Amino acid sequence: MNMSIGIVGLPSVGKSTLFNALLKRQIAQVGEYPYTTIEPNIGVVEVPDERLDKVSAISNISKKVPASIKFIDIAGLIKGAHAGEGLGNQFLAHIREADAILHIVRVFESPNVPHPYQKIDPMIDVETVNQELELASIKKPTIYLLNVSEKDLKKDFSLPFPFIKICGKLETELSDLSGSEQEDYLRELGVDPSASSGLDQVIVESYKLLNLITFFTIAGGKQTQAWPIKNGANIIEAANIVHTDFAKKFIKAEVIEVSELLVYGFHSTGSGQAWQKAKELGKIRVEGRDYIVRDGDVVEFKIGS
Ligand SMILES: Nc1nc2c(ncn2[C@@H]2O[C@H](COP(=O)(O)OP(=O)(O)OP(=O)(O)O)[C@@H](O)[C@H]2O)c(=O)[nH]1
Ligand SMILES: [Mg+2]
Repeated sequence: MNMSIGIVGLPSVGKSTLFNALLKRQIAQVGEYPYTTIEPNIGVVEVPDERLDKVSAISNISKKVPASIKFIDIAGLIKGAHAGEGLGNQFLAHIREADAILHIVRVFESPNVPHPYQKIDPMIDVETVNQELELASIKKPTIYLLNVSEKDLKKDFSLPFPFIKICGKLETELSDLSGSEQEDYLRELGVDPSASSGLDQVIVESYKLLNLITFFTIAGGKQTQAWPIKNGANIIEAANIVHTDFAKKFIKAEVIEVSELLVYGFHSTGSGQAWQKAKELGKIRVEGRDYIVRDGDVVEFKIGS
């Protein structure tokens, strides 16, 4: 699974700022001048999922591998990009390669950061960028992200499309702090710490936008893993993602839904006992080749030689 989200928007809207915040590292260069980004920055972001933590806990396994999505930070687009205006044209190709789009819209005010059209107007900016994408025949699913000032995090914006609100600057500052320092800092700013997990929301919504669901494996009691898979895929496709041999030599799969497995986890102690307990009680289902994977399935593949 190598699904990717392309980050688009006008120049200087905070695309690279957000990309760095998502990766929790300063990878992309951030600058006050337009076209700070020329070559795309690519990074893999872990998808937060507390079900993986719980499966690991009841299985007594410390090594866990979360699902991930690839984000691509692309150069800014301006009016006429499809016809070669600005530097945008060559970057349309990078957007075309992405499976979905994260469209960053500037709302934050800053005298140091020039706006290409000298006026902050989210609706016009969105239309400008969308028109360029349309003229370049790029269609897809899109998430809109308003990059707002700290003071506007609580403000209601009314726009004719769904969006997530985030403050890129604040997220950057937060990424340098520990969990408790983050909470203190947010309280100081008068922001509810529980309401500030904009980044997690971006990742989770991106995952949904890609039409991905998650199944889990507990590989030989050594490592738990969350695997992204297209909604509607069958168990052979799932096997293929884990190991091509599992698909080729597939006999059957043993399956239980995470929340059900957790019930047996609470009645047991020690490694692997939740699965064993559920099996003894006949709660593990046996599924064949045509089984359609469901979100939250914990799967053990049974293969022949
Ligand atoms: N005040 C404020 N400044 C921000 C915010 N987010 C980004 N900036 C600043 O805006 C400028 C542009 O940010 P970048 O992340 O480089 O923007 P970009 O969209 O990647 O720009 P290009 O790569 O040139 O298209 C930088 O000076 C950032 O520090 C924010 O939420 N508030
Ligand atoms: Mg950039």
